[in-house]
Amino acid sequence: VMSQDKLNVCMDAKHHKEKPGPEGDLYSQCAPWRDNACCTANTSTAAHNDSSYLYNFNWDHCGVMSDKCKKHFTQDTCFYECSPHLGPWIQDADESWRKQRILDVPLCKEDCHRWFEDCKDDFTCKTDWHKGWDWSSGVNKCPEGSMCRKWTEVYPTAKSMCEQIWSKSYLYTTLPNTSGRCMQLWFTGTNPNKKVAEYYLNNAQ
Ligand code: FOL
Repeated sequence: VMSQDKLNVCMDAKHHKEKPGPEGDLYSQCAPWRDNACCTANTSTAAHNDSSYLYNFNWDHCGVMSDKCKKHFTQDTCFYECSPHLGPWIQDADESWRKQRILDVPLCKEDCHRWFEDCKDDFTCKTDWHKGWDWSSGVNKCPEGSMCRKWTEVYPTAKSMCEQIWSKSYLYTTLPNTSGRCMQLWFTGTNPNKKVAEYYLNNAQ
């Protein structure tokens, strides 16, 4: 059938495999993607490290990020690197470090709200974490003029955080996990996102 390839693909980005497939050794929070993944075992391990080789990204750019907040960024990294069901939202990107990106992936409201709840006592200096950092030291630091502020001053709502932090990778929704119409960062067992991708592929947005 037309576009069935979009149901099982990896984006052409920095660390993604060319094609999805089983990865029996995916680490810890990335383990749910073992049956079918776009990430390698090495990527899954790096997803759990501070300032890892993946992007040299420093979560602790405004003091140490709390563990409860960081675990959501680890899960986001697993989802971003490992998901084989992002086809409906893959777009070409004009960026130095990747050829493709995800845009407006409909995120289940539970995942977005729990992420926000667990980070709301942390601090950051930027709304869009993709652009505009000072990389002169090798890891991202807050650029001159961007002061560290309370999370809730930078992101007044869960929606603003989920949509803005990775420049519209996610679309905020009020859809629950059970709807089959939104993508889950957190799951156990069978990947629930395959059916969601099928739905959006067949019901073009
Ligand atoms: N998670 C999700 N859900 N979507 C994503 O797109 C995503 N992207 C990353 C991690 N998790 C994600 C990758 N993060 C830079 C900053 C962050 C980053 C990758 C690269 C970076 O080098 N920024 C430069 C601009 C680089 C350029 O555009 O050429 C900067 O100015 O800070």
